[in-house]
Amino acid sequence: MSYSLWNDQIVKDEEVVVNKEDRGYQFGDGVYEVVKVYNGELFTAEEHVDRFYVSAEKIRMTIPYTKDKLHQLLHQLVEKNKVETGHVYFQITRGAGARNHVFPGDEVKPVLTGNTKENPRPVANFENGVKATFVEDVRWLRCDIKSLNLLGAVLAKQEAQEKGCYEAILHRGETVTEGSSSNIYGIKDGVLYTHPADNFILNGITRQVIIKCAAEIGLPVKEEAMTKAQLLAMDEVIVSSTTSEVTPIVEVDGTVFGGGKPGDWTRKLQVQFDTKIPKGIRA
Ligand code: DCS
Repeated sequence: MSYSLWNDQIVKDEEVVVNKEDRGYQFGDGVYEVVKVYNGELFTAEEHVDRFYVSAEKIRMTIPYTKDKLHQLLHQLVEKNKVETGHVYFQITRGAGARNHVFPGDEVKPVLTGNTKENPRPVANFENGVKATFVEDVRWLRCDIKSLNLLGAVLAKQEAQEKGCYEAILHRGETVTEGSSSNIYGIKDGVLYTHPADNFILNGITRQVIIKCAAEIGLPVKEEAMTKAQLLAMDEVIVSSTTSEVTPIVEVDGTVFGGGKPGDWTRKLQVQFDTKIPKGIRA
């Protein structure tokens, strides 16, 4: 039996009822988060919950629960579902009301749902690296919001998959922004480059951990955008996200990095990242 989060309760999956007039369903009018669980423990939950509230605020939605309450619910859900290593997904929509673009009145309450998934760490990718491909970034201009509107990301990821690639590296004109569901980094002559945390990217929680890890291993970071040509000339390229952690990219559209093997700095970042992971209450 599996349990879901539904507003302020943990219920059996089949008890969750979603209204077809929900604005999440009709407009993608909501925000979400994905939090990794290692050995039964949530990783960087504080940062994810904080970003959830910030995303909601940016779309002028008030989450009707305290952060403490939400933390409590997420922990309960992970416990109930006995998640070992996997993730929690949760989202909130502006609620259900007769379809109208304009915000509904106060009588319409936001709808919070969530679930967990057992999902092993993609260790083969960490070891062997993955391929990526450039895709034009046609998303909106508020990519700093973790919005439920993911059509731009969906189309880019699908294109990448059809080209046999793990991820789409998005670019606006010549400027590389981020991955379709990840952040992108290049390392050149011992400096790590990644797009600044502005409205063109989501400031990944993993990105923030990686920036800390880089400082700890003596790898200088420049939060500067790369052009496509600069990215192709990097010594090492990395993709990161909650589920991808520190994944080396060894090929982009036929350009091979490091002889097709993860580079030394990438390895060091992976090792440093591992030191942050909860060893877990069930380990
Ligand atoms: N950029 C985009 C567009 C993302 O969707 C994500 C995460 C990231 C960057 C990386 O952010 P985190 O490091 O905080 O995960 N996307 C989530 C998703 O949709 N599935 O897994 C992670």
